Amino acid sequence: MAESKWWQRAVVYQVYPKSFQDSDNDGIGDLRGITRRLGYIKKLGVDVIWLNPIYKTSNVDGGYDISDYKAINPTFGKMADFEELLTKAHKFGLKVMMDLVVNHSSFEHEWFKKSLVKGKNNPYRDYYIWRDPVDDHEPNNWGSFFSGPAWTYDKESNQYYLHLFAKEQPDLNWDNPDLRHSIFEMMNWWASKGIDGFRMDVISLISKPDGLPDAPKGKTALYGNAGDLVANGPHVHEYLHEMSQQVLSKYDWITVGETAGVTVEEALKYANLDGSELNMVFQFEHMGLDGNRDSALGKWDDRHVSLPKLRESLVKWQRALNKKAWNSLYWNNHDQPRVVSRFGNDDPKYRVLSAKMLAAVLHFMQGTPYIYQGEELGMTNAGFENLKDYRDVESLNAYHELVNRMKILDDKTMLRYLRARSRDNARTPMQWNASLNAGFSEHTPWIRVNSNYKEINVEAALDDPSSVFYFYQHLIELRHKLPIITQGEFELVSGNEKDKSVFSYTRKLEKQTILVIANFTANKVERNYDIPYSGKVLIKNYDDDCGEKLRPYEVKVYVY
Ligand code: TEU
Repeated sequence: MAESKWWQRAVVYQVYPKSFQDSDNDGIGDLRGITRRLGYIKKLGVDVIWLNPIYKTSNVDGGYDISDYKAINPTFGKMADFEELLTKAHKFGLKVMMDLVVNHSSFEHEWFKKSLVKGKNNPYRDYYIWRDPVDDHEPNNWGSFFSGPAWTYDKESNQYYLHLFAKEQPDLNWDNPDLRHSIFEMMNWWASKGIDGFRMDVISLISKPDGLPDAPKGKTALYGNAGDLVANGPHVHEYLHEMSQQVLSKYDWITVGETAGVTVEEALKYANLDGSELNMVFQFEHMGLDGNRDSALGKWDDRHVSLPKLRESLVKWQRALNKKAWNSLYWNNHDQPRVVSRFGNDDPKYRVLSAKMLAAVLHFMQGTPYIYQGEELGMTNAGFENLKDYRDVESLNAYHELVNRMKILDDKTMLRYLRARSRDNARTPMQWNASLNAGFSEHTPWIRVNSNYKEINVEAALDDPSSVFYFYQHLIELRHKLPIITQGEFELVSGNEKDKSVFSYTRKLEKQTILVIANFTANKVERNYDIPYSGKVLIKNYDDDCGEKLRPYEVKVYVY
């Protein structure tokens, strides 16, 4: 492999500002709170911080509904607070990646307000996607990803506008060159502030299919599922090439596309090593395996994915992108339940063990790893018992649609599904210590703190040499030290393809090999691996090494 790029050697830490640290005691996290905690992030050893949206917002979807791309959300602080955060982060040697949300804006954005006026002479009308009614109905059958139709009627102009997400998030019209120009201008404006890159929200959805045809509709579904139709549309690569020429190519940035519906073939274009588009993408395959993609239930369920299915997907991406494109590696983000509860075991007996096991399995793969705030503590799902504790628009709309409107789930079942899959599982406040509200705020937080904060928190983790935190720190150190972790060839251990309990792979670079062996179950198992005498353990989650026996959630990583 050619000389690696800095972002290929880097580890990213994701901060959800609303839930990280409140500095002014209004119950909502903010920029000064993050600045205060930079030392903690630095201690973990990561290279980059990715900030979820911090812009002015209508606050319907956790800031993913932006009403001014160049202004800071006043509850998070002022532009000066952002500049201070950026300067201090840079002093710590931490880069800062911003969220770019340009598939849609907020309905409160100036562009949309101007767009409401119909007329050929209004340049802003065409910044969004407006269509005439068809037979007095929506222009097509698309459903919103957040329940309900993807179209909202505007009486004044007798037309509908498209919103793939909430009605407060109208989709921008990327086929309009003026809109693209406005976006690129805004990106260059942020570049001049000295930021270090962008994570691009649902960037795979920006180019809509010609003629906006109906989408396939399940038997029981209320609306067509537009997911596959709108992903990787006809001009998406053309628009990203243009973005690359107008913006990205001018800076030594980290860029990652959040690409819902991406296939391996498409990822080879988005994240090609030739650098023509983005550095890497977030693919969703391993996040969808425990859902019901083709039924009205969508992601809502509480079952567990089998190891063979999970491994098959992860291995496929490792192989397919090898030497051609670049992977991102993640178990968690602000849209996903906590990994220790989902693919591990959050029972106190196994929580720490399984959190470490999952961390090692991910961090020894090829790609750039992302750590979501609290993952390094082994934070668990929220465990909310009542609907009133939920805040997330996706969760609340889905409850309403599935329980009240379609009546295909009862309240109890849906609450169980929310406990398993709601995005709020990841959005509870960061657990700093055992004091009031976990040290997040002195004010009642905007969303409930996980009730386990007295046991699981930063202070406790830093005091305990065998904590999940120090395990992550060690993984990051190893990645920085050993080029094989960035560059080594990935191979599944032969015979592991069908193993229901153990995941085992190697990485190879020149004469060096790393072998990862991980038990995904709470059972003791025995496996034989051909480990040479020279093999030494790089990292493990039990104190001793019992040779061929693997204890519950045991992970061992050898190098030779
Ligand atoms: O998420 C995009 C996306 O694909 C989501 O539909 C995701 O699959 C879902 O939240 C999981 O249940 C991005 C952001 O990460 C998310 O927070 C936003 O709500 C969404 O875009 C709209 O901007």
